[in-house]
Amino acid sequence: MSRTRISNGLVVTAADELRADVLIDGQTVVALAATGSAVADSWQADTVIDATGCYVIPGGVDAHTHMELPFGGTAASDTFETGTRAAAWGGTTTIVDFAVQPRGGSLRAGLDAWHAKAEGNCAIDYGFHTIVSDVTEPVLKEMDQLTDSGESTSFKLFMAYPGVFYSDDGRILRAMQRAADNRALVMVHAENGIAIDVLVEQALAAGRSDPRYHGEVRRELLEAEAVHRAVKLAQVAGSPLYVVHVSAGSALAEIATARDQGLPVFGETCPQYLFLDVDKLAEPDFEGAKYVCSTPLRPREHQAELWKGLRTDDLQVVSTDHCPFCFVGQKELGRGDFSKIPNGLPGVEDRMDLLHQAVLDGRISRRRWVEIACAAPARMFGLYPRKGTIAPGSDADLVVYDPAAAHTLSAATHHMNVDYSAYEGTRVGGGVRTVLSRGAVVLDRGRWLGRAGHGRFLRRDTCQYL
Ligand code: DUC
Ligand code: ZN
Ligand code: ZN
Ligand code: ZN
Repeated sequence: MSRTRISNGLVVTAADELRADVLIDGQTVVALAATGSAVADSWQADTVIDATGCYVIPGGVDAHTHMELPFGGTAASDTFETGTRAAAWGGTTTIVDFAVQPRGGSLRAGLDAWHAKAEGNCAIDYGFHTIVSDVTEPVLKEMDQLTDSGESTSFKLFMAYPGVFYSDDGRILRAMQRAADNRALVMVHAENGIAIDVLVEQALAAGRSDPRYHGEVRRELLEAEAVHRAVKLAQVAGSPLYVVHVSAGSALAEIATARDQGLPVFGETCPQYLFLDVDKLAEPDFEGAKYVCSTPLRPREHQAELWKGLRTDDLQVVSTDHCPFCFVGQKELGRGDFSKIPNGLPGVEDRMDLLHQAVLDGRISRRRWVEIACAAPARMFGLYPRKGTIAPGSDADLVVYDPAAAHTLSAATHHMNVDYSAYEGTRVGGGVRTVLSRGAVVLDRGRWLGRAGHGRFLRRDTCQYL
């Protein structure tokens, strides 16, 4: 087994910061010791990576991606190959994507289809949540089996998208009751999709077809109302709840209220809601379509609320909801009808840099950066301490991060398979230098050394916050 030593860096985990060397044997971290100590100096290694001036952090865990997701007659433009490679370029070494139950089909059928897309193609390790689009008695039994085997221990239900992914309150309640019994985690896309569809129809009938009306019809009130309802349903069921892609301050307030009552309610937000605002949807020449995602971007004042939620731990996780569609040929499907713009933004490559910028800007601490981007998503979805930290026994998924490697985010230089950047021209103060996935250097100083098929499927424990 080959041994690698990462020397002279500042090791940052969610819990600690220490000047330490890290010893890797094969795929696993085997030891940490103070830099310059007799123990560290006694280590023999085949390879030494000098991390002077850099942070050594656990690889990012992005718990919300949609590679190759079929949506609105097209499909997300990153494959598992291109999307996981881009993730690694951005310092993320684990993704948890979503297998979709075909309507009328089984969860098994959805997982089989997603395994076929991913297997042999991923550059980094990956897991699957399951999107439940049709709650039936056999499907509830499948939830038990999948949770027991660890193949999928989290299940996403939609209060939005009637006719596609949508489940009514009764079906959501049944899934939550099952999760209360089998320890699975129910994830909810909380927007009142029935009401939104009325507003969409009325907007289009009145000739309001531009991308900016996407933001207007998907009202903040209808996000907050759905979060409130999801919390009450979970409370009735006695189940935990994870609210995905929280974008509105009022929706966050519902989560905070539930948590203050001691309920096991968790929240995720995404970089787009922290760094972009609703004005983007009004960009001329249909370019607002680039920023169409659901939940939608909100007015700027919501950002401060979300940052506060991240500091107070009312929000635990930042993942990307990476769901890229090219402007040319894909976003353009919605010219003349905003409701036909495929929903989603690219971001899997940008998350670690953007959140590190928030450290430089004084919004969060370095340890909180590692917590919301690595440790908490790993714990939330049963991957800790294998992923999300640096400790003896953890997978050697590590990033040497240079806090002074300033660069500009741009479609001209990113590795995501999409023809624009949602953060075009954004200056970030730091950058990824070296990335290891299970002990293998996959990226070093701008040189790609990874390979499709290195990434393995991850079976997961249940939520480790419960
Ligand atoms: N929201 C998006 O923006 N894209 C995919 C699905 C979703 O809920
Ligand atoms: Zn969603
Ligand atoms: Zn609180
Ligand atoms: Zn999503």
